[in-house]
Amino acid sequence: MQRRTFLKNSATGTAGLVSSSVLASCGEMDKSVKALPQEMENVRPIVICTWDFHNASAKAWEVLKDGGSSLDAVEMGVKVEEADIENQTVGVGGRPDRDGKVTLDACIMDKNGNCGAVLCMQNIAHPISVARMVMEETPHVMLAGKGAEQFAMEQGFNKTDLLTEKSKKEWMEWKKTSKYQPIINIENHDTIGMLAIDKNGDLAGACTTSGMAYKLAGRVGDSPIIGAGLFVDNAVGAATATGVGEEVVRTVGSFLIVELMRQGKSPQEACEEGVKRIIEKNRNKLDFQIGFIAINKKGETGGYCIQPGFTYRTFSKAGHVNNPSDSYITS
Ligand code: SD4
Repeated sequence: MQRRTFLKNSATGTAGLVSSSVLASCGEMDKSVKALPQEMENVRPIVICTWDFHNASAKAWEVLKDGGSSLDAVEMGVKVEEADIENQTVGVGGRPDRDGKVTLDACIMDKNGNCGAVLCMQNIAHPISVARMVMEETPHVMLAGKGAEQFAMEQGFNKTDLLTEKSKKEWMEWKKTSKYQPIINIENHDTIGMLAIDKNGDLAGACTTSGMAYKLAGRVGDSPIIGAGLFVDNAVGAATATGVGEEVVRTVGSFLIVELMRQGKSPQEACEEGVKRIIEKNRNKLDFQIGFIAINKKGETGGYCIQPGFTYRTFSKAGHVNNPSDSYITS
């Protein structure tokens, strides 16, 4: 198995991280942030996202390098993919459910642990922005279906037909067999999960998707579920997922990875352990893809997946890189 070095952005281990997270959990978050290790000064700001979404990560970087917040960066970043009609896994142009309806899922989380999500929402092109409004403008965390759509309209979002001719044609072709079979690494661009640290050292994350193509009507995966598709803890780090959401939900994957980092694992080690938990439950049927990415408070990053083919982007002062992820299955 090809191995890359565990600690990507720093040669130092996780001792500093543990002590800052312990301090933070004792209610001394501000002090711990001020006491960030020197190497983080060199890394931040930084953005990391699933797959080779170079336009999205470049957009987020633009926000970060000008001193913008990590929350703005991840929202602006993933919106690029939501708007791209060529991307059939996110936003407009997404593949529909088995009834031909495009239903979108998204969530967002900020440095204070605030979060918002929309589930199974139709007719709105930017679910991530609606999720942010749920977080900022309502006393709730999640809005689903018609209620989410109604809320979005009330907030001034336009009604948009999300089903493109291309996705419609493919769906009609699919209906001839109606076989539900998630495809591993769909065209190498899939759900976008994005994590960022801004110049102040604060973390935020966003995740947005049209979900699994040809799913049952009403199906929701991991992507809008806080703790499963995304989790951010400003004292420790953040993680996000792509792949077959049911499996990520079953292990509460992103929360698990952040907790593993809290215990001292590097982002890379934590992602590997997260994937391992899923593998343990699926020893006899490893025919699906899951990819996790993670970042810790110091700006160290990692990623791991089940099947070969997953990549993730990082953008910092060190450059804009598409990182091939190590995988459990290697051929
Ligand atoms: C879901 N996790 O709805 C999403 C889809 C995805 O690779 O990431 N596909 O289950």
